[in-house]
This record gives sequence, structure tokens and C-alpha cells, in this order.
Amino acid sequence: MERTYLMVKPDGVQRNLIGEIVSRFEKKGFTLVGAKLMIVSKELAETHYGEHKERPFFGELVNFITSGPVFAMVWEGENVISTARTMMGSTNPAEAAPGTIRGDYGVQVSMNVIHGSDSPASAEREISLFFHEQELNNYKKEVSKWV
Ligand code: RTP
Ligand code: MG
Repeated sequence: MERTYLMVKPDGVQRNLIGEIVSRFEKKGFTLVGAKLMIVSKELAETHYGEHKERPFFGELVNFITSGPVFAMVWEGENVISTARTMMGSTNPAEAAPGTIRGDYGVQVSMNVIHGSDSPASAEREISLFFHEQELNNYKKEVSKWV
């Protein structure tokens, strides 16, 4: 079963959106296998966003993601990587469709509420960056035969 790394960014935590965001993925039918509130270190932020190292917004991005607690999560389900990206909406909240998380709650591209892995390789990399294997729970929901 596919897994992805999702993270409520510091703006989402400050704006009390953890519950709303968790609720959307629960109701969709995905399974939460790990979660924690944490402060991201500068080193972890730079590794996580390493692909953007040369971009002009890299410093601002690292400062933002380390500026307060994030809510780190691993979710499991069929096609969860791409479906979660669809549920998040476009990177720039101004272009994100209504009904998506960024479309409903975001305003600026620099504070766009949520992160989600963009491919199976990113998901594997990011899950192991943020979680130890023993923090991930292997279980099956009774309801899973219905979704
Ligand atoms: P994320 O990695 O956070 O899930 O977002 P994403 O895949 O939709 O977008 P990505 O291209 O990976 O960009 C990572 C994050 O960098 C910030 N950003 N700022 N100031 C800017 O022009 C700019 N462009 C991107 C956003 O917070 C974006 O989520
Ligand atoms: Mg990205």
C-alpha cells in the first residue's frame, strides 16, 4: 500500500488548521500511520527542501518552515501520493481551486499551509527524513472494506 509524507506548515498550525486538514484525509478514506508536532531544525529543512537550494526563495523557505511547529504525518492508501497533491491544490494558493486545502485556506505562495510529497521517490525519502520506522504504525482499519 502506498504511503506519503504530509506536513501542516507553521502557518497552518498557527491558524488552527491541523484538525481540519487531518479530517479531510480521514474522511477521504486514507489511513494515518504516524503523526507528531515538531520544530524542524535548519539542517532538516535544508535537506528536505534540497531540490530548491539554488532558488531565490530558498532562504525564506527555510526560515519559514523552521519558524514554529509543524504537524508531520504519514498517510497510507491507494494512490495517496497523487490524490493528496490534488486535495492540496496548486502550489500558489491564488491559483488553487476552491475545495482544495490551499484554495480554501491559503493566500500567499510562501505560506501555503501544507506540504505533500510529489512522487514515490520523494515520499520514501521524506518519510525516512522525518520519522523513525518504530513511529509508523502498521494496522488495518475495519472500515477499509468500504472505501
Ligand atoms: P511543497 O513542496 O511545500 O509541498 O510545495 P510544492 O511541491 O507544491 O511546491 P515546490 O515547487 O516544491 O515549492 C516548495 C515550496 O516553496 C515555496 N515557494 N515559494 N516565493 C516563491 O516564489 C515560492 N515558490 C515556491 C512554497 O511554500 C512551496 O510550497
Ligand atoms: Mg514540493
